[in-house]
Order: sequence, then structure tokens, then C-alpha cells
Amino acid sequence: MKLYRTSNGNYVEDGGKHFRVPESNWDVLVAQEELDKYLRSVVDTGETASNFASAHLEAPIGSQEVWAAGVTYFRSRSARMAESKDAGGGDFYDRVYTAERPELFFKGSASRVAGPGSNVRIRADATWSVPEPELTLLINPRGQIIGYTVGNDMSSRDIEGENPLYLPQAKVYDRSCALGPCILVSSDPLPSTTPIRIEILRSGSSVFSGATTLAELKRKPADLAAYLFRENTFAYGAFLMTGTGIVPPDDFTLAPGDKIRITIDPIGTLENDVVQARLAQA
Ligand code: DO4
Ligand code: MG
Repeated sequence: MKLYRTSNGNYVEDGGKHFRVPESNWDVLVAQEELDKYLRSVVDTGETASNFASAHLEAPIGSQEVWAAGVTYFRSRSARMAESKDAGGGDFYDRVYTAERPELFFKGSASRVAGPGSNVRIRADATWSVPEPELTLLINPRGQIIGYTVGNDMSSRDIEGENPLYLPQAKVYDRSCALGPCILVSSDPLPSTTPIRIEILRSGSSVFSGATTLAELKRKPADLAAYLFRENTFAYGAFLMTGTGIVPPDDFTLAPGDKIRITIDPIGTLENDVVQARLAQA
């Protein structure tokens, strides 16, 4: 089942049919004792919704915080070591890749998050900006993984590479995160063969494409979730981005007008356009 948050309310999709979810409060929905059972009961009513097609998809987030894991793929470890070589930061990335404790950082709240079809931003004071396509976990207030979405952890590599202490500025700014198009509601781990794909289009032509699978993810999603919930309570649950395994070549930087498409097959495709304008103009 897939759960959508839209301008017309919440919908669940099953077998290609859409059903209106009576619970309109996203935070209450996510905190449900058993979200999958609740949604199954909605589907079982058999009352399909006719107005889903006209609804505008919104980011599937309410009051949840978004957190992110870093250096969870070998490709990310290598990219981070290379970009921070001159700053002497390379060793930290190698160490965190093999350490028991993962790198976890705060990525933002809903106000920083772009939904499907809307704009993500690159910083005006960055010269090297990339998208990071990441499987993203939805975790309920009890620390249980209840679903998955597609995430984009937009990053300023020149700022991150200049000094690892600049990480929050490289990672957290207006519209530096995108989530969607829906939540794949499931507490089962996704198969290791699950592909994550990205394509970046400039003036309609592909300028970068890449792919990886969850087999390359060094850590178990459940372990990442457990670390996040160790000393934190999340009254509304939380999103946890699981890190990127795809990094464009070092001479690539995003430009305003680029279109980013990230696909994780059982979930769907998250598409966003890149802008540099400040949020009021975005
Ligand atoms: O350590 C910096 C962040 C790395 C990251 O966001 C990733 O590996 O996805
Ligand atoms: Mg990342």
C-alpha cells in the first residue's frame, strides 16, 4: 500500500486504486498503533476515491523531523575523503565508515522540505552542489520503521569539503531536502536488490545518471533507526535518510533549471526542479 499526502487530504493506493483516508491529520496517522492495519481497513471498505487525480501531491511530512545518515556507502566514503583532503578531514570519513556508531545529522523540519514536483534549492554561496538520492525511512514515535519514501539530501560539496564543521551549512538550508512522492507502507525490510536510480536533466537532455542497490548500503536501516532513537524521543515520529551511494563526477555541479529524477522502484519517482532564488521567490 502507498500513502499519499495531497492538497485534498490523505489517500491510500492499493492495486492501482485510490481510497480516501478518513484521518486527515498526518501526525495522528503516522502515530497510529498499526498504520498498515488501519490503512488496510480503509481499503477494505471498497469505496474508491474519484478525486485523487486532481489532487496536488505534497511532501509526505507533518511535524516529523528529518534526520540523515552519512557515509553509509563506500562511494560516499571515497567522495567525502577526496573533497576534504586539503582540509585534513579525510580520516574522519574513513573512520566513521567502519565505526560501530553511524554518522547521523539533523537535516531539517517540514519547512525545509520540498514535495514532489516542486523546487529544491542550491545555495548562492556554494560552487559545487549535488543531489543525494537516498532511501528514507519513516519511523513512528515508538521507533518502529513503518514505511519508506524517496529522499534527496541536497548538498554543497565545496562547503562540506572546506571543513567538516561546516556540514550543517552544507546540508541544512531552505529547500535542501525533498521527500516523496508517497510512503510505501511496510515494516518489512526492502530486498537488497532494491535499485536506487537518479537522472539529472538539463534543457531536456540527460547530464548525469547513476544507479546503486541496497546491497551497497553498509548498515541495516533498523540499526540506523535504533541509533537515532537511543537518546531522542520523537512525539510525531521521524524521517531518516539512509545515505547516498551515488555521487556524480567531481566536475559536475547542479545549475538552476536542472530537473532531478530519483526512482526507487517499489516506492516511485521523486522529481524536482533546481532553483537558486531565495525562498520567497522560489
Ligand atoms: O558526512 C557527510 C554527509 C554524507 C552524506 O550525506 C551521505 O553519505 O549521504
Ligand atoms: Mg546524504
